Amino acid sequence: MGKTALITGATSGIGEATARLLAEEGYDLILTGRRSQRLRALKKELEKGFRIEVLPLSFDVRDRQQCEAELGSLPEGFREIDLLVNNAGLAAGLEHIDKGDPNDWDAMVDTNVKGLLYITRIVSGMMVRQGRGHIVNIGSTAGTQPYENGAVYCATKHAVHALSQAMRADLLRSGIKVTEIRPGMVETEFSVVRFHGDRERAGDVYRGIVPLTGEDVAEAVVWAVSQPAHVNVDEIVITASQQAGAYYTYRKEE
Ligand code: NDP
Ligand code: 8X3
Repeated sequence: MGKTALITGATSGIGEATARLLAEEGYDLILTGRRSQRLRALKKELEKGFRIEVLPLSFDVRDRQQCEAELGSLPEGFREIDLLVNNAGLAAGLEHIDKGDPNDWDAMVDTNVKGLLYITRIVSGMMVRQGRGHIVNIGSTAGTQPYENGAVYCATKHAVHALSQAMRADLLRSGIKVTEIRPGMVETEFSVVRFHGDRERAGDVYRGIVPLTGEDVAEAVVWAVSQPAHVNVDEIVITASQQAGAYYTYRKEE
């Protein structure tokens, strides 16, 4: 029987790239995100390109009732989930703590922490009943290295780091693997979202460096989930070559 993966935030960036690579690996896919048109287009493309089935589910991970309703009534063929990639997330704003916008803080905490928890609560329950599964949490270098102007985003990714370690312990006896992947700078829609649509400011984040792509991170996901049953990959930290962790970036000026 084929395997099924659920990827949150599959409408762009790392999640979308992960969907493509897992499709290549033969996974059936449950793809989530708020932008339903993008999910439908991806379903069409992947089902055409690979012998897999794709279930697009459009909902907001911040809404617990929606999470429960969507994942509580999965159609036949999608009720056993082998792999959960907790990827949906965002940064909003880049300011000192005294200037930060509490609406941005709500969005980050509600998505990156509470959304991840809502999804994990439901899917880990299924996995425990199945007696197998693998959860991959997309953290960040910001999850161990807090930086100026990023207090709340970094706090949410520190929470993902803590949750990943504790979840691994909680789920140990149920045969469920937990992996945390902590990328550095990845050029996706991340910075455009962070700067509320300001593309020029977003582009400046990657000035003079060759950032990671969503596919680079997706390759790490595929490697982690392709290990034999007795091997767990606890953590992967992956950055651009021009970065040394979150604090040092070497930019080549033109
Ligand atoms: P993108 O903005 O390209 O993708 C974010 C994805 O999350 C989209 O599919 C978006 O879908 C989804 N999402 C956001 N909010 C919600 C929500 N409330 N409900 C449902 N889905 C939501 O960014 P990335 O691909 O870069 O980000 C993916 C993950 O990687 C995030 O957790 C991010 O923190 C992390 N990360 C990113 C890095 C980077 O430099 N880019 C580095 C390290 C970690 P939609 O808008 O359609 O709902
Ligand atoms: C996102 C990348 O550089 O803002 O996690 O920490 S960064």
